Amino acid sequence: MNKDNQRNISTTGNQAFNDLKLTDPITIAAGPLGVKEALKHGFKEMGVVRAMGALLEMNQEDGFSCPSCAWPDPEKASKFAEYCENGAKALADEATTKKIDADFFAQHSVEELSNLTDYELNKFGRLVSPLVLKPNSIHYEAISWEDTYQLIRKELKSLTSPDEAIFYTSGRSSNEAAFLYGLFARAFGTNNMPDCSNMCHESSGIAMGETLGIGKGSIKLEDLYEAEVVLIAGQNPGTNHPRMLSALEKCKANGGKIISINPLEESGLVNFKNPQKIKGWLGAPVDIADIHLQVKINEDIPLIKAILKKLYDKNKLDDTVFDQEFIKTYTDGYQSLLADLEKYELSSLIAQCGVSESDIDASVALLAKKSKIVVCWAMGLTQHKNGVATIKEYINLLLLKGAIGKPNAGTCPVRGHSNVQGDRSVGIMHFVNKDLNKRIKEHLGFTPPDKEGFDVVGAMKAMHDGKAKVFMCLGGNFLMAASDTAYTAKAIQNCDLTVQISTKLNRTHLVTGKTALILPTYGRSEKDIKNGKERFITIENSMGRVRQSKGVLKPASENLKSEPDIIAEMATAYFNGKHHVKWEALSGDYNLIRNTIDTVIKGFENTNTASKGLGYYLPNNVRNLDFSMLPNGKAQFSLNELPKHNLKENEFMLMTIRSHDQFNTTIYGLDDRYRGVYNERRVLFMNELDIKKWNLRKFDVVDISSNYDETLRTAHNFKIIPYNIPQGNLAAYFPETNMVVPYNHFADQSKTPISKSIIVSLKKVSL
Ligand SMILES: Nc1nc2c(c(=O)[nH]1)N[C@H]1C(S)=C(S)[C@@H](COP(=O)(O)OP(=O)(O)OC[C@H]3O[C@@H](n4cnc5c(=O)[nH]c(N)nc54)[C@H](O)[C@@H]3O)O[C@H]1N2
Ligand SMILES: Nc1nc2c(c(=O)[nH]1)N[C@H]1C(S)=C(S)[C@@H](COP(=O)(O)OP(=O)(O)OC[C@H]3O[C@@H](n4cnc5c(=O)[nH]c(N)nc54)[C@H](O)[C@@H]3O)O[C@H]1N2
Ligand SMILES: [Mo]
Repeated sequence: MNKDNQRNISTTGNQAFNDLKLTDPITIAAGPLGVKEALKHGFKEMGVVRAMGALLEMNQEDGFSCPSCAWPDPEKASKFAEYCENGAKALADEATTKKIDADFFAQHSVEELSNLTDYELNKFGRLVSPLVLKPNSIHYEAISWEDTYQLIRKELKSLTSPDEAIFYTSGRSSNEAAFLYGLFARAFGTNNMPDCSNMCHESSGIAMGETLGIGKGSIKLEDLYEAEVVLIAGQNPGTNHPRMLSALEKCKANGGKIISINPLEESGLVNFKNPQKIKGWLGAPVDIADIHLQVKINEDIPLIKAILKKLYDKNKLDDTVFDQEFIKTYTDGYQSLLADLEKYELSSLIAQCGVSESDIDASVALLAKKSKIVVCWAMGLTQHKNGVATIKEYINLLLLKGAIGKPNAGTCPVRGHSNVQGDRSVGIMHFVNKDLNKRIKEHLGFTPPDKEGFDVVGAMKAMHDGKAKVFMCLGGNFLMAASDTAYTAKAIQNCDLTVQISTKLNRTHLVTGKTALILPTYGRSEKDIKNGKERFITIENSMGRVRQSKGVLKPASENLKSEPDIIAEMATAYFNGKHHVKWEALSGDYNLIRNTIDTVIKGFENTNTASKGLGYYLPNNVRNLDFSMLPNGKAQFSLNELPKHNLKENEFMLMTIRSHDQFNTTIYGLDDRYRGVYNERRVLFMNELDIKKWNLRKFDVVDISSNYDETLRTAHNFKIIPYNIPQGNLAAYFPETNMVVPYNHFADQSKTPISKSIIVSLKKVSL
């Protein structure tokens, strides 16, 4: 609570324990159990007919794209089960038949609701009518759509500068919605467009942009099938991208080898059964990872340097280990990289990363002989202070091996949200894109602002310091996704108006500005009908392919509006006919929006028709070995320093990770089946030797505290679980631990919060 906002709101909800049960971690991911679990979820939430009908259309040519992760669909679409357990859960969660309307909020105040857990909040069901929370009131009440637009207009008009408004985007929005939203922010006059990328793959974008000239990955899905070696670093595909396992299985069947690099031995990388194949239902499980490098948290740089040094030694004897031709033709900085490698002592690199030399040697032996190499990664690399440098170090490996810009080789940053990549492509960004601004001016007739806007961290600080007053969110759950929950709550509560365009209830609807609006919208799985005509939207997957998505289910309510319609109507009301862009015309006409995207955004072409079926690929310079945008027209080797942590004797390195039963801040259930944890989320994974060393026991309760800049931040009450994790490292779930991530500590350059390497200490609590 703070003085500007007198509601008594809990930012954490109830923290009581449930009835924790443990089993050994399950090593067999997906497989029949996966499908069974998926169907169980679907049936409970949606009812049998609705669930089966929807699942059959998911990720099929004429259906809709899965609302879960951004993993691509195969070019030859399978007829059966092109979804995974967690995609089905995401669908069931969105398509639930439970609803909450103004009556619900008349009965339950925001104060009362805030005492529930995030899991309980999500379970209430779909938001189905526009709602307003008036100043000093603790109950949302009904409001007409037109009145929401007028209220927004009034608040935006009252600002002294357009930079006092912030427009956040989560990654589920369509290209059409995101494009209009970005256009509206620019037309209004600000680049304050933080998005979930800032907390996610921003480090990847910067690292690849500086070394390869494009912030996106270079491989296509099919490249994985015949890759010779695939490195999977800092990613948990069994839970977060389960359909990726099918591609890895194909790779293995073709003789490919897989190296997993992770402080944890994640299920799915060992022993995987493919539910899409009869063989998978009956046959023996396949080991996906051939080698597991159990690196310590945030020690990938010394590990990769050790590998590079050993490869370099081999190359001295046989100069085909590094691809000399590729290096000469396409890269810059080779000699300085070699000179830099000479400076490091092999034994101290190995000691620092914590991986055994024999495992490193096995990996080096594989890599020395092969050149079709793919590196896949996710949050385990991006969310560290040195996330950008870490990714650049992996790119050094690819460049030395000439594993860039050719079939079956390259970069594969595995995206999170299903359209996070598309949202960026069509203009959601806080930085200034001069070329985009020029094209907007040329084709749409207005001059967009040329001052860099706030990213997530900047937005938090601006609101906290009273420099921003209106905060709008296109999806997401900003409070629970951003770092430093208490700080972020205060920031949001400082605003005059907060607006959430959402499908489901979450804590950001309860921790609000003085006035708050909820604008309910369709989910991806729902039919989008306007004036009797069914419409489709487009999205871009993790590998740069744009395709259509068309919902199949009856919408949760007739009072919902689509995201593009909400934004166009809001802009129409705001400009009231006085703007170069014809907002009224764009409202309701997705074909016109797509034509406008085609003219304004480079690479989009004939999207209305070309996005049909499997869709089309956006241009990617790396695939054509075009590095003309980089210094000397070459791909860049980089020199990256070792991380320095300087932990005190009683300090640990904590990573905040996802359980199997959540999608980011949406908690589907309280189990993490693959890790053998049931019915509890407030747990702390800890090495058995550390538990002993600190005189602790299994199920002891501890508080977790960080102390950055002499500020103590504490997450209370976590039960200790002995787990196979390197000594000195800890893991716990996000978002319960976000309050210990300091708002002002983030990755160099990308400003992604350090959610995977937080220095903490523990204090035993007696309950
Ligand atoms: N079912 C489901 N699917 C999802 C999501 C979800 O919440 N649920 N979220 C979506 C989103 S937005 C995203 S961004 C992705 C996230 O996908 P992931 O990045 O796979 O998700 P995390 O749970 O954050 O897992 C990070 C992994 O990195 C490892 N790791 C942590 N620190 C290090 C390190 O220093 N080095 C190395 N090598 N490894 C490390 C952890 O042990 C863990 O296995 O998934 C997307 N898909
Ligand atoms: N400590 C820690 N913090 C993290 C991370 C971490 O690993 N550790 N991961 C970070 C990452 S990678 C990400 S991407 C962010 C996620 O940050 P966000 O994207 O902001 O969070 P989500 O939990 O995905 O948002 C869920 C909400 O989105 C709304 N929603 C769902 N579908 C739709 C839709 O189709 N349209 C609209 N308008 N709304 C919809 C629902 O209301 C739902 O409650 O969190 C980040 N925060
Ligand atoms: Mo993400």
